[in-house]
This record gives sequence, structure tokens and C-alpha cells, in this order.
Amino acid sequence: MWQLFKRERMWTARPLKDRYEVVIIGGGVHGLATAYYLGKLGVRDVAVCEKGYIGSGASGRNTAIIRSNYRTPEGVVFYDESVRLYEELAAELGYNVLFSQQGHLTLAHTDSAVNGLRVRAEVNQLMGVESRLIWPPEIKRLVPAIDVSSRPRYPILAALYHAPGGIIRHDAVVWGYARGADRMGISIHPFTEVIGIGTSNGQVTSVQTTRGTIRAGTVVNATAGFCSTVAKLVGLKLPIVTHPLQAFVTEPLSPFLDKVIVSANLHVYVSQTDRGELVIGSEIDPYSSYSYKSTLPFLEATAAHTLELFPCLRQVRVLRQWTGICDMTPDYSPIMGEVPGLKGFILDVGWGTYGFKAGPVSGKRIAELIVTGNTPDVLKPFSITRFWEGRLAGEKAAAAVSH
Ligand code: PYC
Repeated sequence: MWQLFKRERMWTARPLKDRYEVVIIGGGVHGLATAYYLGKLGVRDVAVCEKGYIGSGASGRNTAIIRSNYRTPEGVVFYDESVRLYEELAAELGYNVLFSQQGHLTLAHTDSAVNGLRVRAEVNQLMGVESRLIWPPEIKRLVPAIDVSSRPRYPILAALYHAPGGIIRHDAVVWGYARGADRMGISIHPFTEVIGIGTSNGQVTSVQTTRGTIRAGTVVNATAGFCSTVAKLVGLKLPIVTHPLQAFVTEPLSPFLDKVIVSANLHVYVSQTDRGELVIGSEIDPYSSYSYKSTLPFLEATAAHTLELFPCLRQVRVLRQWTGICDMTPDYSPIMGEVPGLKGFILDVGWGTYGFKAGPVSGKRIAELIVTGNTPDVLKPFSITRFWEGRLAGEKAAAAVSH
């Protein structure tokens, strides 16, 4: 009888050793995916150190949108690989990550926004990603509840329809990777904060944690929100400014919205979860801060923008609100790869508002970089050296930011 109710542990509490081949700082989707793919490549002497609980940072605070309809060719190729990995992830991990590829609409309310979407559609199609411009009658057919009339101050003029986009259960992704890594013998250490990094002769040698020192020849900075403070531990100044990003959910409603809706002009995005709640977010807060405090002005403005799109929601109650923090680079693209002059220190940072959707591809390719010593082609455009060489990536299709 007991067996019927016995729950399998998701991952094991292993003792903290004083040496690992690889230490990964950050137990979110990026750190855990890197650990998982390292394990698949045969590197299992790996520790993931997380200062809170697994998935307690940006991985558990985002609005779980998956898409690859970016504007730069390097961005499209990169995120497209991630979408493909997400498509196979439940089978890969033997764990249901509830990926709903329901389709994603980016709305345009101004002529210049329509032109921007036209460029994105062209780039997407050239790169083999399904994405096309659609007009109000088709938008209304796909999303019957949306207001496509001329009533709002900024009526909807067009949308970029990206059928492979959708939403996923973000904590299931984190748990699935953690469970997969654990099953290969990789150590996951929650509540283990890295407070120092040792180096010698241009080589990383150790990390100091709140639970003791660990020697390691490879250390990955896979943190979000605190990537610059971690980089400072090796004296590296990253071109990053950290901003809060807020979101909220409503009470559960009967299913009425089966597309992800994003409006960069109105600064709002809306999706409906399988529990019926609407998940709603806006752009990053306009000031730099490490605060997790949620604010009323955000809630009021974002609710008002949501009602512009969906007047039918005016009686709906808000259930809860939360905040995450985002590491923004000047070109809205991440920073990945080695750091010249410091062997063994690998960056997987600068994930702004777009990190969760990139977890699988980053993890897989960073693991490949660690094992082979060669930077995979998809990572090359995102090297830190671009800031020193004046070749920024300029990703104009990053969401939740004002361009
Ligand atoms: O990149 O799709 C996105 C996104 C939505 C909200 C924040 N980022």
C-alpha cells in the first residue's frame, strides 16, 4: 500500500565535494540544461550551485513564452534551435513539460511597427522559420475575443503570426533538467551561494561558496539578475544594467485565448495557461534596480493596456503579481562563451527578457564548448569580444523592452 503513495525524489541531496571538474553557478534552466548536456557528453563530475532553491530566479519568474521569430539572422538561427529542442524535450527528459505550441501573434498599431514586422517576416522566412504578416480579419478569426475595431486609441493594424511559438510550464522544464542531470550522477546543490572565485595565472582554479571551497578548472556563470556581481568576482566588468520586470496572473477563466498575444506598442503580452489564468506582463521597469518589489503603477498601466486589446476582461480579478530581475546588454542579445585572458571561465549571461526560451540551446552548446574547447558556430555572434570589436548584434525583436 505504501508503495502506491511513495513519491520518487526529483533529485538527490549529495554531499558537497571539495573538487569537481565543472562548477556551474546558477540552478535555473541555463545552468541545469548545461549540466544535463554535459552529462550526455560524458562529463558527470559536475556541481550546480544555486544560492536559493532550484528555479527560484528568472527561470521561475518569466512568462514562459517560447518563440524564434527574431529579427537578426543569428538570433533566428539560435532561438529556432531552442524551439526544436523544446519540441522534443518531454520525450528527451521523460517528463511532461506541457509545451503548448499554440501560436504567437506580435501586434502592430503604427505604420512603423507594421514595417518592422514585415522585415521580421522576411528574415524569418529566409531562415526557414514559419512567420507571416496577417491583417485584422485573420487576427479576429484566430483570436475572437480581441478588439480589432477602430475604437482604441491605437487600433490593431497587423500582426506577425508565428505558428511554432507558444507557452510552456517553466518550472517543469527546470525540474525535468534537474532530474535528468541528477540521474546521470551530477550534483545539484541548492542554498549554496558562490561568494568568491579563485584564479591563478589566468586560469580559474576554485569557487568559494557559503558551504566551503570547491576546486574546479571550469566555472560557468549561468546566473540571471546577478551575472555582473558574479563576473566581478573574477574582476570582469560586464556591459550589463539590471532592471526589474513585473508580471501578474488573473483568476482562472474558461478557456477563451489559445494564442500568445504580444503588443510592443502597447507594452503588454497576454497568454492563457492550462489552468485558465491569464499571464500578463509588460516591458522592463524604466530604472535599474535589484529590487523584487512589485508596484501598483505597473499593475494599473498593464491592466489598462490589456483592456485596450480585450475589453471583455474588465470584470476579471487579479490573483497575484511578482517581479524578476533582468540583465540587459546594450544590444538586447546575450553574452556566451569564453573570456579571453581567463581560461576556464565561461559566460552564459545577459539574458535580459529572453533567457528562458534559450535554455535548451544554450545548455547544449555551452556543454559542447566545454567538452571540445571549440566555440560552436551558433554561439560565435554572442561572444563578449563583440563589445570590444564594435560589432553589436542589435536584436530589435527582443520583447518587453523599448527599442
Ligand atoms: O521574448 O517573447 C519574449 C518575451 C515576452 C516577455 C518577455 N520576453
